Amino acid sequence: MLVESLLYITLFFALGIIFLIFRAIIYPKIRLLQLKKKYGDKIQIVHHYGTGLPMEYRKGFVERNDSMAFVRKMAAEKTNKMQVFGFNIGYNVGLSFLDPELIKQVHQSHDAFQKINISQAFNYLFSDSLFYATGKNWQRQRQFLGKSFHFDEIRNYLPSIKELCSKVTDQLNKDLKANPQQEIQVINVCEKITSEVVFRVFFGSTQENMMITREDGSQLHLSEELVSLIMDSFRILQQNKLLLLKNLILKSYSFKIFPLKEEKWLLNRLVQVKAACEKVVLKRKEELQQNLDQYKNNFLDLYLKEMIENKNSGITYDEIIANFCGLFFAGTDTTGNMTGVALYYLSLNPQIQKEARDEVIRVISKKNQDIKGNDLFSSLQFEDLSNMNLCNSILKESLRLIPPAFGVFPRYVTRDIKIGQYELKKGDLVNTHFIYNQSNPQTFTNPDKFDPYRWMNGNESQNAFNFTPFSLGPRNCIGQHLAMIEGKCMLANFLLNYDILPNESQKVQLEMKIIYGFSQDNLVYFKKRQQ
Ligand SMILES: *[C@@H]1O[C@H](CO)[C@@H](O)[C@H](O)[C@H]1NC(C)=O
Ligand SMILES: *[C@@H]1O[C@H](CO)[C@@H](O)[C@H](O)[C@H]1NC(C)=O
Ligand SMILES: *[C@@H]1O[C@H](CO)[C@@H](O)[C@H](O)[C@H]1NC(C)=O
Ligand SMILES: *[C@@H]1O[C@H](CO)[C@@H](O)[C@H](O)[C@H]1NC(C)=O
Ligand SMILES: *[C@@H]1O[C@H](CO)[C@@H](O)[C@H](O)[C@H]1NC(C)=O
Ligand SMILES: CC(=O)N[C@H]1CO[C@H](CO)[C@@H](O)[C@@H]1O
Repeated sequence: MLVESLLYITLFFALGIIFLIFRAIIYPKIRLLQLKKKYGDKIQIVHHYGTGLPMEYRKGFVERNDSMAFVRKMAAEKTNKMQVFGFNIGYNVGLSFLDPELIKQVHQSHDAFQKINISQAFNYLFSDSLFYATGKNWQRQRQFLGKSFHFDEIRNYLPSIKELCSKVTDQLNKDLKANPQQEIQVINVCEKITSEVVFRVFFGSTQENMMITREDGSQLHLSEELVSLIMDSFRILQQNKLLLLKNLILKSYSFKIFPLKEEKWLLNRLVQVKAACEKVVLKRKEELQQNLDQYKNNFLDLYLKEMIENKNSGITYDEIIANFCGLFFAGTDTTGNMTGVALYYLSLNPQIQKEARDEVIRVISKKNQDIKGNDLFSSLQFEDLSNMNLCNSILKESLRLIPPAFGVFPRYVTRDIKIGQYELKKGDLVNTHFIYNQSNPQTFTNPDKFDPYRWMNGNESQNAFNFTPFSLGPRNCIGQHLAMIEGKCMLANFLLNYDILPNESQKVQLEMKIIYGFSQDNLVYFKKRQQ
């Protein structure tokens, strides 16, 4: 009797384990093979046991110096039939859409998808933000935030952007005087500007005195801590397999149930950052409550005014803080890397660099021939930026070749749905890789060539859906105008001050971290120009 029941228990467990192995490891492969059989030439399969898509990025990076190598390869093979690739992440199966028409449909079907919790820091910081909001809540938030990102509104941010550009230039000049071969880490320099811009746009004040103290006693800016938190939250998942597994199984509850050492470490820092933001928000609310005349034109005041004046606004402190963190994350690294890519290509193309510099000088001095040298940048006006056609095209071409957001993060499908002829089941994943048609020779001739002129002089009339670096549909990037304004302003500033030269001894590697871009930040260096 005893032996028999032991036998049953063992059998039961063995079956359970076999089932788990089947579900977690074999099943995704079978589903993907079925998809291949069903859709034939139109689909390719990207499968890795256990890990999935992140492994393919990693493989491309290690073997080909480019995490997106596999997508570029698909685009280069002139089969003309590919529309989608099937992939797995862990035990989930998903489809990634490549064809612009299908991508459009994905972005029109938001109600059928739910964003995944990308990492714990992401979840903790952004879960109340526009990024994760859905339905009516999303509509309300987007409308509210949209007001401040309106093109006409952005003109008010230009003085700040210019001031910050001049500030980093002063520092660079000092450094270069001491050592002309100085390594400058240009993306980092750009991010000093973009991070402070977000801060000012949001809080109306500088972040200079908003410091965070870490456990080891070291102090750093709130913005640096935010970026490093998000990076660390991904890094610990990559380094600790147990943590990864725990996260895959427990999802957002992993923090709460038997937290590991790394999780506690991360959570402490997250709590600290949120508390620091909250302090600023509450202090400002008090000030405005006492005297609404102190109102200034920035996000925080806009939110708080609405909260004070409209009791049914639905706005919460959590939402305000989450949107600050969200905008900060979305507006700092991306714009910095975009500009870094543009500077890299300019360093390789001295002729285009010269033409761009001439354009900047021509446009600014058009109003007044007497403006020269150091005064050029300070007399840059908002309207000038719209006239810098080549600089604009340089940024667009950089975004085409190396888009920081190469697609969208995977989402869960919440009900069975068809995109084109492709059937997705509830629980599947879906994402897009815009980068596909941006490197497709049938869409862009010589796709690997940096050619900003392809965007100029009426060349631009290509299908708008072939080029969507800011995503598309109602949930596209809310900060796209601001990003382009910042990018052009930084380009103009650097072009006027420096010759941009390539660092021939550095190897060029493209890596997918949270965004996509160069893994090194010393691909160019600057030589001071005599003005
Ligand atoms: C990757 O970069 C290294 C160093 O620059 C180079 O030697 C190697 O050939 C590159 N690999 C490929 C596949 O391009
Ligand atoms: C994108 O590339 C695919 C594959 O070559 C092509 O069939 C499709 O027409 C392109 N999409 C557009 C909108 O041009
Ligand atoms: C992500 O986490 C939040 C809680 O923070 C939860 O409400 C939501 O359902 C989670 N989403 C998914 C797809 O697991
Ligand atoms: C160029 O790249 C090399 C190799 O990584 C690096 O040691 C050097 O500091 C870089 N030079 C500049 C000026 O950035
Ligand atoms: C249009 O694009 C082509 C190819 O990119 C380029 O060579 C040409 O100069 C552009 N035409 C104009 C008028 O700029
Ligand atoms: C892909 C990526 O994130 N690239 C870089 C963007 O810029 C920052 C700031 O220098 C780098 O740390 C990233 O590696």
